[in-house]
Parts: sequence; C-alpha cells; structure tokens
Amino acid sequence: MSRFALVIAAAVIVILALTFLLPGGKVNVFKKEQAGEFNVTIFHTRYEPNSISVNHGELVRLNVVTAKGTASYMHGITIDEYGISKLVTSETIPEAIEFVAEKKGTFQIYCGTCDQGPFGREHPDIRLTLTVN
Ligand SMILES: [Cu+2]
Repeated sequence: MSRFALVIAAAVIVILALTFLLPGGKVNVFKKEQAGEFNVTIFHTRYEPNSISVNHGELVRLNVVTAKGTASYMHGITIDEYGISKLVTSETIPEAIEFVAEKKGTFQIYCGTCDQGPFGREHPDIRLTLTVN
C-alpha cells in the first residue's frame, strides 16, 4: 500500500471516529444519568411519574419497576407509535426500555396487559404521557 493510500485511510478513520463518537454523532452511546433517562414505577392505577418530556432525536431510557406487591399482575409499558410493548415483572430490578425519540408529538404510554384484560384500556386508567419536543 502506498504512503498516499495510508494517509487517506487514516483520514477516513479519523473522520468516522469524529462522526460517530462525538456528541451529536449518529451512534449515541447511552451515558448514565443522561437527560433522557427516567425511573418509572407502575402501580395498579397509575405510572409514577405520569408524564415525561424528551427532545426529538434523544436516546430515551425508561428504567421501569412494578410497585411492591404487583409483580404477578404483569403490568407493562406499551407505546404503539414506537412499536414497544414490554412486561415489567420485577419490583427491584428495573426493566430498561430504550428507544430513540424519532417521532415528535404527544404519545400515550399504557399497559398492554390491562388493555387486553376484562376492563379494557380505560380501566384501570394507567397512563404515562410521553412528549417529544
Ligand atoms: Cu396493567
């Protein structure tokens, strides 16, 4: 390989590294306590917190546990617009739900288990509002 080719290869590697590793690059490695990280607890009738707000394009992580005594109810997190539906069955070890907030708007997060149960989506009225600005 000629010296010129080596220089070009090195330049390409540096450009790729700058593109993907610096903040704002395409690969966003999640850092602990990043702005888009939220601890969520599921109760029979509500999520805590019941609304979260993130920035468009942000990597979001929801660390979700189910409230004490509710693990067997198989509550969960469903976000239709993001194709997410997960059961949360631990009261102590958070289920990490990650996604990139690529769609702007206001979305209703609900419990898919309750939605398909005898009371339907409206009862219990478990809602978490996700706003992507
Ligand atoms: Cu539920």
